[in-house]
Amino acid sequence: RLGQLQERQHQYDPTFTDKVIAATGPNARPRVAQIMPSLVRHLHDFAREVNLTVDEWMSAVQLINESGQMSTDRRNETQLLCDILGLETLVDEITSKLLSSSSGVTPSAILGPFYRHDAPLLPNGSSIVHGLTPSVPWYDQAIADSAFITGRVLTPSGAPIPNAIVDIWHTAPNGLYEQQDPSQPDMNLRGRFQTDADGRYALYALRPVAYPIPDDGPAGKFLKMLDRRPYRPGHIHFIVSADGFRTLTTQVFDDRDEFITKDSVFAVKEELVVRFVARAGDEKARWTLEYDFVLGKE
Ligand code: MBD
Ligand code: FE
Repeated sequence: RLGQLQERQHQYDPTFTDKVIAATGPNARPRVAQIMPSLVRHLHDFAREVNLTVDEWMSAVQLINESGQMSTDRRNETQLLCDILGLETLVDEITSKLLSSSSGVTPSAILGPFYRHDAPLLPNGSSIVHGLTPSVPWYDQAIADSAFITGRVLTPSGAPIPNAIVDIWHTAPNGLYEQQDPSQPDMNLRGRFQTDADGRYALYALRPVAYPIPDDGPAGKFLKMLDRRPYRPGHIHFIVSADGFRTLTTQVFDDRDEFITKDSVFAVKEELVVRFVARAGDEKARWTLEYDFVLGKE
């Protein structure tokens, strides 16, 4: 019965939304006074447009409450819900358009919920793969995916930026970040590298695998409700920073898997899709990835 009623057009008091907006006090900060009327208008229009019921609204409140309570492995489920809705990618796009005037700068991509501050500062040429012994279930995959990753950090005119910090993190071949997986050493597959006089960074890591975003909690419920799959294409996260330049948060995407066109959090951009090439004569790595980052001036 509700279903039928929901198809109908109903009349609502046209002054109600204005009344709610007008209730904002004169001491609200200017940005708050600017954005909240818009939020209220869109929320109200949305609820009227779909004839949102009390039960539906309450189950959404419940979902958000559950997201806020998830803290066991430091994951941020509220952020994940936003990611699934494309909101983190959208605000990243908006922010980078507002802040960057120079063209040719490497595009940004979302931070995601698994960044950790204070990854170890490591010498160029060292490895971020730790605790890899033949008893690790994904040992063979890690060997097959072993990769040397290098490149330069550059200004928009192509000059090297020495002493830039390249902060990198990615999942193990089981698709888990170190903090999600008690079997990985602390800070595994994370590191910070400082560029040399040529602006170059270099390290050993792994080709990243496609993996599902955590789907055993609220985000998973949400995806199921939407009849969507939780997968992200294999990706490596970077935060690249240098004095006088705008800090770049981004990801690169391995072109080897099908999810490159089906990212559950909509972060893929063409310029961030990379190809690992076979590497010869290096027993520490089967693959090479060469990738330069271009930072905009601050
Ligand atoms: C991830 O690994 C990620 O990078 C993002 C953006 C969202 C969920 C999981
Ligand atoms: Fe990620």
